[in-house]
Amino acid sequence: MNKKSVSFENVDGSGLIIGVVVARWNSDVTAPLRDACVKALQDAGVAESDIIVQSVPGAYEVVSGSKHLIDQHKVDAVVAIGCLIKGETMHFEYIADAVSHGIMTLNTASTVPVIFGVLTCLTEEQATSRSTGEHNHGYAWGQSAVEMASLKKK
Ligand code: DLZ
Repeated sequence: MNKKSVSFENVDGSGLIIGVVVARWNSDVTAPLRDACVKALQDAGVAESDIIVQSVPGAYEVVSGSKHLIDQHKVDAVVAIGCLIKGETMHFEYIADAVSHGIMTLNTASTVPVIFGVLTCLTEEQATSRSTGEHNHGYAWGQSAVEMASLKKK
């Protein structure tokens, strides 16, 4: 196995409700990440009606979008998807820092796992290579959500 990837065994998502929060900024990257994530959830046996996809404006909003799904939809796990691409100003640093801390805070504030699905890339090429083909990270994020949600049921 590639050292830069992760393996999953027997992820069983039957009976789980999983939220997927997707930022619309850089949607050419976040849409394929979302699609791969949803495919992983379906492959793991999560019912289509139990996959709740919530669109939000940008990566900064994936935290409050995740909290919304936790509070209002009683999900078993959330995948928070966004894509930050470094520009000429400091936005990348501020948003990446806020989002990573925000997601960690959600993980410690409740028992609902929130999967970190935010790409923080220096170039568009990096973002494309991580959101397409066999390197599309969205699939592993979906599997991660099922695995972590299942911990509670054990
Ligand atoms: C403002 C902004 C910028 C400059 N870049 C990105 C980006 O690369 N990726 C992303 O998801 N969002 C970006 N945003 C938007 C912020 O995440 C947020 O939506 C706005 O600042 C409003 O809170």
